[in-house]
Amino acid sequence: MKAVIFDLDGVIVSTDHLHYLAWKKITDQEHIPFNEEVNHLLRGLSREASLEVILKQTEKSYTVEEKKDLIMLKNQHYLESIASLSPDDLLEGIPELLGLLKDKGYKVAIGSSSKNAPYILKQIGLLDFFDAISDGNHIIHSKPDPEVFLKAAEMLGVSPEACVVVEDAKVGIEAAKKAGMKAYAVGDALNSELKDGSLLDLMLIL
Ligand code: B16
Ligand code: MG
Repeated sequence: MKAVIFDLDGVIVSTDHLHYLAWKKITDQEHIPFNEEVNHLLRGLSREASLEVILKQTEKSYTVEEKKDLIMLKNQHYLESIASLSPDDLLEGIPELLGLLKDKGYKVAIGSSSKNAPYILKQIGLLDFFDAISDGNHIIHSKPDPEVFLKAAEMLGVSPEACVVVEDAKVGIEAAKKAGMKAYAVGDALNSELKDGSLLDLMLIL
């Protein structure tokens, strides 16, 4: 193991609820049923894939242009909410874990579906910390496709087999396994049968 690739939303910082609130504004406006349970299904998916999951709850059909407008409006709501993120919003234990990995000489990267990843990293003071940032701006296929993690490995110059992934989304665990990487879970991803262990298991082998 030479490198650890971290998912961003739900692992480094808890923006998942902010995604939920931003989508909720859209679904309320469109009178589409939406709750935390549906929101769990959106973890790790791109904005476009997220909207398709949400629209499964309605009979109403939307044109490509209407979908683009909804996605843009959702992102405006989301950007307003992440404007107040700060280093205080790092999830518990993450600063210590990141410090330990660097001290031990591991490379660290981000592997996130979010196109807002650079902005979020800037807000939480970690934009210059990672050796590579692979995010929604670099990929065509989002999780469960392995592209975002393979891109991170390529950016690091480390073979996929020498990378491990930390994820909160079941689709993220699936993506890591498809990339030939070990996958460690937090939160919702602990329910994935494909995981190699929990974040605690990873910490025990460092
Ligand atoms: P954006 P991650 C993912 O981030 C989120 O889990 C997912 O809910 C979101 O739809 C996706 O980013 C795209 O985000 O709208 O900011 O481009 O968990 O892969 O870090
Ligand atoms: Mg996530």
